[in-house]
Amino acid sequence: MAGRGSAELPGVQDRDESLSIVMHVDMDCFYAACERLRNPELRDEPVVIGMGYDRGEPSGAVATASYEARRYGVESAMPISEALESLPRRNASSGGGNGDETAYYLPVDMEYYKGVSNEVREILNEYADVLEPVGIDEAYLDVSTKASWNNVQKFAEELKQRIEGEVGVTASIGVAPTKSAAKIASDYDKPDGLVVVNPGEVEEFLAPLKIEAVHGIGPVTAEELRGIGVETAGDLAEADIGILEEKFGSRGRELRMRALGHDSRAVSPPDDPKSMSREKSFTEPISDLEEKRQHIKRLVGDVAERAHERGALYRTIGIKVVTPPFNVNTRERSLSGPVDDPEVVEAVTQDLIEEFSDDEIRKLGVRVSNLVFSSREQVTLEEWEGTNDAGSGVDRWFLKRVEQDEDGWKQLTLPDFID
Ligand code: DCP
Ligand code: MG
Repeated sequence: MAGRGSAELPGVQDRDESLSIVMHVDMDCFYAACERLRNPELRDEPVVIGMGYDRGEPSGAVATASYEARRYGVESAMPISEALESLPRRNASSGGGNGDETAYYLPVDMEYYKGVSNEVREILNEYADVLEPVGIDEAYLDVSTKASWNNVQKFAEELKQRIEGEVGVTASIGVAPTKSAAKIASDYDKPDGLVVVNPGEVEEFLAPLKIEAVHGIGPVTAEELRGIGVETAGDLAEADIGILEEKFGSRGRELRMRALGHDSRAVSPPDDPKSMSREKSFTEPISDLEEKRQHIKRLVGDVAERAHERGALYRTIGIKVVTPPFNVNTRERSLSGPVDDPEVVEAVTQDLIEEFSDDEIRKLGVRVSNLVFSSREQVTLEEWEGTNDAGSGVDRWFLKRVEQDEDGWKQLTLPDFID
């Protein structure tokens, strides 16, 4: 592998894919697996997790179902009412047990799943040169320097065991020289799967798969391709380039390259967010100041915790107040330098809410912005305290009127104190 360079492959402009070892990790029936962690009674039983579902009701849609429930045709995005038809609700009194054609139905508990996801992520971090989380239960890992093609099978097995042993949920892993092949590989042998596609085997691995499996081919393109007799990735790889270009223009060549397994996307960490916020709506508008303060307090706790977890320091703290019918008001204050301090967020937001003491409120939000990520940009207290003379504590803040952005938050233009 080491000898293969672009000099020997004229015309190949992608990065040398054979040098990258990409892993795609996807947790198995993730929400259901999380629920099983805290309630062993659910293990090996059909479990359905409903989004917008209330216990005992037929409302909502299936977020996920355990593999036991999938056998009855229950799948993500199906209305709960439909799932109930094939798999009625299990009553606690029925005692459960295998063989009953019933399932446990539970509502989504995002906060809990996020906690489990974070535990998994910490382990993934140890195994990755570069980690790119995707949503709550998936991640790409570039493991090029941590493993070699000779030992990556063992490396991935060890990772699976660590996740199962330390967190208690199972993952399926795909390993390949590209992101798209790794993703297909992780899905190939679910649940608890491990599929390694070595460099040079990608085309062969993809060939028998339906064209929808090729990265970037949706149902519309797939239908068009079938119209010209292209059913599988292998058919696409071998299709006449002239016909493809006639039908799809320059995209035709690109689709064919993808069917051959080329994918030049590198595993890269997600962009840092520009702000972090949390909002709460009320079905009945609230007017009591103490109640408003309690909600603000909760929102502050969430936002500050999230910022802390991400290693974000914030320089601007704000609230959003929506009054009937839909008047969006935002107020923000900026500090003279970035902090990671929930008490400061609490003090500022509680101060800002006073202005709305007498208003009816249908939605409240808390946001921190002007973020600095501490892991990359160390900002010491001295560095920024030396840059202003506005005193200390809450007094250091100043209020600035600003333009409203699309989220209804006003954008701040601030003097650059620290750069
Ligand atoms: N999810 C959702 N609504 C969907 C699809 C998924 O709320 N339409 C949620 C529930 C899943 C989680 O996202 O547990 C992860 O999505 P996956 O597609 O990875 O599905 P699972 O992890 O549940 O199952 P699998 O074993 O197929 O990965
Ligand atoms: Mg999953």
